[in-house]
Amino acid sequence: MASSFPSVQQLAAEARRVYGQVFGGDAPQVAVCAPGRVNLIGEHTDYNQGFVLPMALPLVTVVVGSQTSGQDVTIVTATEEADEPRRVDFSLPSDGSPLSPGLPSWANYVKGVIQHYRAPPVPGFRAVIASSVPLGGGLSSSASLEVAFYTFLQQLKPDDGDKVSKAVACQQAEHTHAGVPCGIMDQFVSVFGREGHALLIDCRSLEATPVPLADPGLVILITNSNVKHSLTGSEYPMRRRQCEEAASILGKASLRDATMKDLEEARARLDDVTYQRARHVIEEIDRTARAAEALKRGAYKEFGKLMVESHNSLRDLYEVSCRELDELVSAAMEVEGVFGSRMTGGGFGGCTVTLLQAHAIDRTTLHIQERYSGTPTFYVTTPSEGARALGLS
Ligand code: GAF
Repeated sequence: MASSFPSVQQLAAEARRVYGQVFGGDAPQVAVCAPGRVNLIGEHTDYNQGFVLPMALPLVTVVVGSQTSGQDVTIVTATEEADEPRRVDFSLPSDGSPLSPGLPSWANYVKGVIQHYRAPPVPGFRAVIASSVPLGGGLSSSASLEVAFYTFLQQLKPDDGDKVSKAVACQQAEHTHAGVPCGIMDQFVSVFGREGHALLIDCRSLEATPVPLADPGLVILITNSNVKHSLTGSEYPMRRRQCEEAASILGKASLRDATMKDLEEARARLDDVTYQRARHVIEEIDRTARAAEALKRGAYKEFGKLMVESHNSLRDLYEVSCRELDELVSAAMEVEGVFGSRMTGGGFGGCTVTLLQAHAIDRTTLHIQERYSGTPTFYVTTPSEGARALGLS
């Protein structure tokens, strides 16, 4: 059975309730939200300037709040954060000096966004966060928080940038304040997400092509493995470095510019691991472009085959999958009516994404539940809107 999750309106109501409780009955002036994402294909290609094909989710982070007269900031999260205080208070430096990261760790995303906001100085404010994006589940809870906060600040004091610069500022926040050298995919799709569409994003030109994905006969199932291996912190930057090294050995600005022919010609100058990493990226960029074409034609079988190829490559060449994700993918692929399945996001735990015929949903979740050695959580999702301001009814 798929889990139900609160609607944007329910989350906003909860955030407003907590705001009133914490701030002595006051009502917030502003409410905004920004979605998490699931990536359908194109993994670990964004920081190689390649293609990705994510969609924004109906799972969102909501921020409600008001500007205050001074330099003080108070933020409360209505969502359970693992072993961390739910409230943070700090002052905005009047000389524009950087806000250092610290504890609670969830507040670092907000501090990073304040730091990179394109219309400094940011005024003081009070805010409450409520989110339905599972934390650390590979569905971009952090990007949705960054983009939601940027959108919140835009309501208090408009910035001078366009939507691309907003996504880039949120990506910088993650680099400087969370210490993750991520690509642009998560923040980009959280800003630009479009209802009923996946986005084919060219991470070199930062242009996005919406690909329709609203077939009532089709279901996009997300399965959370509910495991998160602690490897991500060190392995992600290592993968990024390996790709940069491979590109430099090939004499290319990035692996986006390399072909398999280039890679084979340079084979003798690459160690086995660097070769495998580069091969995954070069083939995955090509796979993603082909997958987007297949989706446009409604060729779901073809798309599903590419999803499985992507998973196998992430498992064998890029080595970012894990036993639990492999189990979930194998189980899903045993069910009739399933087109394809793969791990999604950075890896080492988190979620899989599965494309299937709508009538096969019950038997698919049942089968996965029977076969998976852990306890999965299921979300049936549809492509949704990007970040936006909400009415305060
Ligand atoms: C994480 C990163 F934040 C993204 O930029 C991307 O690299 C992804 O892992 C892997 O495709 O979500």
